Amino acid sequence: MEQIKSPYLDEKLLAVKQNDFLKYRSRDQPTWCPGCGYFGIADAFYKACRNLELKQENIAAISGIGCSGRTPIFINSYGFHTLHGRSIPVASGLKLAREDLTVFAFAGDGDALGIGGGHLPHVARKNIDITFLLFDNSIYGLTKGQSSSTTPYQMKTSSHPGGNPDKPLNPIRLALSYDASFVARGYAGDPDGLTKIIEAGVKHRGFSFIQILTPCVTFDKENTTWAKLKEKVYPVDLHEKENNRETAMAAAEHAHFGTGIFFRDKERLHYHDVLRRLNPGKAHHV
Ligand SMILES: Cc1ncc(C[n+]2csc(CCOP(=O)(O)OP(=O)(O)O)c2C)c(N)n1
Ligand code: SF4
Repeated sequence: MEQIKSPYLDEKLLAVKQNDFLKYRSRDQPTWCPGCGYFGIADAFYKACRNLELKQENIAAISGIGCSGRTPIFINSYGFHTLHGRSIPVASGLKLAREDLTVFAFAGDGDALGIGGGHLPHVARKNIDITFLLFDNSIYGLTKGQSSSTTPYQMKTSSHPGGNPDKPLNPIRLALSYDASFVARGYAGDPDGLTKIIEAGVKHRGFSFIQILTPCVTFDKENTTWAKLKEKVYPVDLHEKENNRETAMAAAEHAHFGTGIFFRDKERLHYHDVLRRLNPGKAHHV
């Protein structure tokens, strides 16, 4: 069949390619289950990169293991699919060596708060300038539905068929108590709202902690479902003037489904700046 030549269409196609967020998508087809919330997270991520006009060669996307761990494969940038629970230390090390890069760390709730839970306090107290996305579906997705650190109390899972006996962690309160300088919660079903939160996280000079509520449509048919999340999620509007850790802590205690920025400390120095102050004139990446 003869191909129709159209300079108009070529020009439009070029404009779409140059301006649209699809350039941040890799050619690999996502392997996530149809309907998984992670598609919404990836969508928000691509749009945030586009709005921030990040250059692909300056983005580093670091993940641990899990369905969430596959995310860098679907991003057209540099990336590292590292060990279970280790996205934060790898991302921190990279940022220390290459301050010029925009470094993201991704992790599931099992990855971030279970096996990798020991890394969170240290990146927060050091205030290393990376953006951390916690894909929180309250379950281990990749390994078929075991209880995680955020699984609701008494929920029946493949590891606890009689009901989860453990109290879930509250990720926002955890990040606040570890002294994170930017703490927010987004929702996979609201990619536009999540895009704005990711953008704010990247712009923040220091460690940005973003919990994202998202369903595992395959291994949780009852608790954290699209229908329930849609019903429960609402925006929290913490006024900038009341932007202190205590207010955020109190808000986070009961607002388990509130989305928005809970806390942001714009004054605090991030790790590189602290090193520069302590050692003026010296190389600052060690
Ligand atoms: C050291 C180690 N322990 C256990 C596992 C098995 N494992 C792989 S992914 C995973 C949990 C995944 O759950 P989560 O982090 O919540 O991510 P999701 O799959 O839901 O995105 C586990 C236990 C592993 N790969 N490595
Ligand atoms: S198992 Fe769950 S978290 Fe993993 S891709 Fe499927 S729906 Fe998503």
